[in-house]
Amino acid sequence: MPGIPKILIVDDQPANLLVMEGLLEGMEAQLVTATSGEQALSLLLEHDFALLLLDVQMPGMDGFETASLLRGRKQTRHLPIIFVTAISKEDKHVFKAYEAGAVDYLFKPINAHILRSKVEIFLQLDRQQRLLAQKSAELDRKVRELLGVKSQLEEANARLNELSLTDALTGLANRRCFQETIHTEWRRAMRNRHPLTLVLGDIDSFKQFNDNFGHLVGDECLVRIAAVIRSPLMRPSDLAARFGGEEFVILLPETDLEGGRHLAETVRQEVEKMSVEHPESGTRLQLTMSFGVSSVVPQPEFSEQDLICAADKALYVAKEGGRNRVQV
Ligand code: GH3
Ligand code: MG
Ligand code: MG
Ligand code: MG
Repeated sequence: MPGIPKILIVDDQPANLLVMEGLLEGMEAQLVTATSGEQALSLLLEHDFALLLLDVQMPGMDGFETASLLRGRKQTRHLPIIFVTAISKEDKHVFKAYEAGAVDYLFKPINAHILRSKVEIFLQLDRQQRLLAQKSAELDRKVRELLGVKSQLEEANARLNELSLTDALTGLANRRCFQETIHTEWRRAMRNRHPLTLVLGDIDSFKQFNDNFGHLVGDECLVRIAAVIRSPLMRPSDLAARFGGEEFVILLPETDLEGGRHLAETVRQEVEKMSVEHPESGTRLQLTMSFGVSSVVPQPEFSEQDLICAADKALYVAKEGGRNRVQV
């Protein structure tokens, strides 16, 4: 009967057990009886009890011994024990009972009202303890649930943050990420008096390419070119980003103009090697890119915007000069 508290009554005289059962009749508890300390111990190992009514004088293990053993076991340490005895009302006996771990002491013949009142206190205590245990388990479950939600939110947040800095088509950093990074790298380069180099690349006549091959093939080319741009980057601090539609940018901290020019030239040659097939006619077409490179050891009177403008101007010169080239 789960939910109904159990009371264990122990007395070596079956007649006494019957009397006790009669006295407790109608109370909201399941009564279990035992006729020896030994039997009580084994029952207490198997079941949870709300209260133990324990006779003192018993052959074999007496009530005091039984109580001491129960107090020594982790499982039964907190079980309330009321001694029921006919031996004596002398203080020394009562004291001995408390020493053995009793919470109360009743004398035979037992007064029904007193017995029932005392038992009721412990039944109430048991109900409160069960309620508390239930609430604590519920709280545990809720805490676990909330911790799960928290870690899901943290994951989603990290993912969102990553997405907000990534270009959806090419997977490169987006312009926002580039702006944040160049701002940080500019100040770092100024502090360390190191050069900061920028390569700005733009696909040549891409509008015409789109017109001939279709926008979807154009998109595919952007993805392939992004991979070409990413591949020669060596240092974790190098950043390749999509700057705009068909414009890419590479930020190279602690790299001089010559290093930037060399990298741009590598990318230019790799892009030139790419050939794209028309999805219907099968005609092949080559794509080319033009690059503008700028480099500076940042000074307080300039800003990162000046570095971008310088690369843009160089890119313009590369386009004017006939495209498919690197201008420093
Ligand atoms: P130039 O050599 O002077 O750079 O010529 P261009 O045609 O590349 O330059 P323009 O600025 O006139 O056109 C850029 C074209 O890039 C226009 C647009 O169709 C194409 N473009 C921009 N963004 C995307 C994109 O996300 N996907 C595709 N497929 N094309 C794009
Ligand atoms: Mg007895
Ligand atoms: Mg352009
Ligand atoms: Mg272009």
